[in-house]
Amino acid sequence: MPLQDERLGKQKLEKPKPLSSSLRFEILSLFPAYFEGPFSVSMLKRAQEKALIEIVLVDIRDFAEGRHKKVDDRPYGGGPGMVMMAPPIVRAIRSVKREDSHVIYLSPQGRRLDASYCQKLADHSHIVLLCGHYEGIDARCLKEVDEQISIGDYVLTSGCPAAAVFVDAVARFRPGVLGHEEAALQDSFQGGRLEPPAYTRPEEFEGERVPQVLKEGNHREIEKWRQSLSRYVGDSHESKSSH
Ligand code: 21W
Repeated sequence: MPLQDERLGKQKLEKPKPLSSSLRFEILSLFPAYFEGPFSVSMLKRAQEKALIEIVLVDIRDFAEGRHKKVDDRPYGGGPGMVMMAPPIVRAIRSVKREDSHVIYLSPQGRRLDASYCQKLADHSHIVLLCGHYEGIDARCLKEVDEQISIGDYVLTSGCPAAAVFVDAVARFRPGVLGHEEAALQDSFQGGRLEPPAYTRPEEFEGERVPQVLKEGNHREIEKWRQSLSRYVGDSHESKSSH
């Protein structure tokens, strides 16, 4: 399509952009249906509609061979459970790999994901996420992987929930995804911890009234009030029941 090529070429010459306008996530798993919910509602749905991000689901089983499309087998050396076989995984990765791809294996052994690393990862144009199932993947897949990432110190049943969290946490650093541009950075600094309490209608709920200062509309006073409170919520996340 010569017309489109010319337009793209011009854009490159006139205003070189630091980021490509879209980030494509390619999610390789055995259960693509897992993601139908989280990616088809709310912000991530809007972000895809606005072409700010793309999410493509790849079924690793499509790359398995034979009548049974076998994707896992018993571990050499013994032990419980099954290990995902290398050939289907490696074929699946190679089928989506581009020059600009960053390939991540979501693994409990990986580098722990945090807000500043999410922001760095959001600069990529193509992120391939490999989700493990069962007891993990054959080690010979790792030559196709750039890095391993864990989303936290707890054990999941597969890499799929980690991939959903990953896409959500990284996508919100792409311009336009949140709508209000500063919010992603602000949230990172606050770490979701030091935020002042929020209120909306009704004005009174079960005997508790909205603080007067918020209703008076004096923005300096409101800011002072918010700052005074945001310092004192340090342990408000502790459970009220004693575990
Ligand atoms: C859990 C895979 C445990 C493999 C005996 C002893 C991806 C994850 C995952 C899962 C094992 C992430 C074994 C935080 C997570 C993930 C599934 C290892 C092997 N057998 N971030 N050890 N938590 N989890 N079991 O679980 O794939 S990112």
